[in-house]
Amino acid sequence: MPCHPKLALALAAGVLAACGGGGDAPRTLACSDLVTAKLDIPNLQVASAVEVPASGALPAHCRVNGALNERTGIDRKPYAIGFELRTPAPEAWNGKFFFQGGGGTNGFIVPATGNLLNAPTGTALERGYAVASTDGGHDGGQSDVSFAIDPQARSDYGYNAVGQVTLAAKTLLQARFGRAPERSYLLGCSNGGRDAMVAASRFADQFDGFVAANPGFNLPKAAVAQQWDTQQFMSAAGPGQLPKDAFPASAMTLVSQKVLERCDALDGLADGIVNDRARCRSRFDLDRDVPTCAGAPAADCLSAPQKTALRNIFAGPRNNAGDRLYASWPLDPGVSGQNWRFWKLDAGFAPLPFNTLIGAGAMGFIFTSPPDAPDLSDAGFAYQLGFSMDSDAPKIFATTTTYRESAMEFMTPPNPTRLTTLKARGKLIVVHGTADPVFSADDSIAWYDALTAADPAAAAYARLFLVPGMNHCGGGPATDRFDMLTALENWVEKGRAPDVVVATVNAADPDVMAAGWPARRSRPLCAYPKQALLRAGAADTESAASFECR
Ligand SMILES: [Ca+2]
Repeated sequence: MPCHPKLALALAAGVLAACGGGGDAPRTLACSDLVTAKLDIPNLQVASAVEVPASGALPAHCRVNGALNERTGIDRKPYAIGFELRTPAPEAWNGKFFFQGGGGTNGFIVPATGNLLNAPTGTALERGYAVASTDGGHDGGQSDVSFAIDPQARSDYGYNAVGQVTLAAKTLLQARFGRAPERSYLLGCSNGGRDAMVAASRFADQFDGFVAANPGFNLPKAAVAQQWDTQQFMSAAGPGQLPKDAFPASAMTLVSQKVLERCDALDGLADGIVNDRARCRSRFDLDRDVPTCAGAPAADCLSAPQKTALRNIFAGPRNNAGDRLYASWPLDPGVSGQNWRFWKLDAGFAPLPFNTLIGAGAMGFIFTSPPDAPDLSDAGFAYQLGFSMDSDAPKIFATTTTYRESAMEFMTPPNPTRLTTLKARGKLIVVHGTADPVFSADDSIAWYDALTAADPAAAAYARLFLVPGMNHCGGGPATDRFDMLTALENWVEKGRAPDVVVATVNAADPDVMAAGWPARRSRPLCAYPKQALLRAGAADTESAASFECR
């Protein structure tokens, strides 16, 4: 039996195990040998594999950087799917693989340490995981949306980079450790949450579980909503005003206060958190419950144009035929959050890169087919104001002979309510802040309702957790610290389905401090459709233990 490592690596895993120096120990490779190892991965270039000494909380590990599918695009620019893989020392590896979802439009390698989203502490690498990340198939950084001129780069960004890097990473792990990972998970927030939802549909055979946080589920539709929001905000703007001027912090704080007046106590406790989102929807009326200014806008009232704009924004975009083009948005007290304000009122009009995820950059380059490729020198402001809900919004569904996949095809899960492979072998946790200003929690709720309508047994493999007050991936007056990786591990590895996940506050968050909440506040996050209600006779209203999911 040949036991030269380079030859053995080309052979099957069972053969590799037989090459382990005469015993049962599997053949492993030193970190640096991964550069020259002959691996059965087409079009793989491993640029470097280096030992990284322990630093701070991070353990010593091996960092591999490489690329897949180096090629030239139709725009004659070079492309490749860049990736990073960090592996613990063999004796520290927990035997598991963690794919770290991307963010925004990707375009760079995020250090593959395994960001655990809103977990209070730690990274996946610290927990013993091997971790991979990808640039999504282009490397111009967050501010460069020109990659989307190339159709393959669109597909790589939408789904293909995750699929390709997963296979390459697993092969590298086999070479490094002499065995395949026993469990594989994918976690991400925002576009990384979209990565998780797409992978749960396209690549469920490669993973045991997913956490999709604040997912950009129907991201091209959310981008249509962003153009709509810009137009609505500006309809209430005076001369020379931008959206953030037309809606100062006092305006959104007023809305938040009025929502709390009507809805806070519906869940049994006036604590600044609206758990009973469904009843609040019928109880709170923006027109009736927020005073209308007799004259100019002031801190204790909204002008009629401000109210019209907010009503239209929260109802979601529609075309002139009345067709809904995205989802509605919950009117949650978290609309006063700084993160809400940043994304809803600043980001789309800021200098690049912040308008690239959902503003004119993303819509005009990535989500329109063929790409509108607008002038972004004004941060895309003119493009957003001129965007037609009748003739431009349908471009997210369009294809051409060059752009054969529409944005909705390459950005969203192919069959989001028919997850048969996931059902057979994996679990999906979706967690969404109800005051997310980028992707509406109502869109995630609509998906989950449709999933459970299509498969009444869906809670056995997919669960949705709503986080009242939470903005985009965190922030807002909310209990936004929680450990969904542990919840997923318990579900996959121990069969303990998550009914409740306890969440705590980030006491340093300015929105939490402004609300005056104690640092020890904790609350249960309940698997939808249940919600946290105060137990009868509970004494300590700051403790999650005083609530139950009903
Ligand atoms: Ca409450």
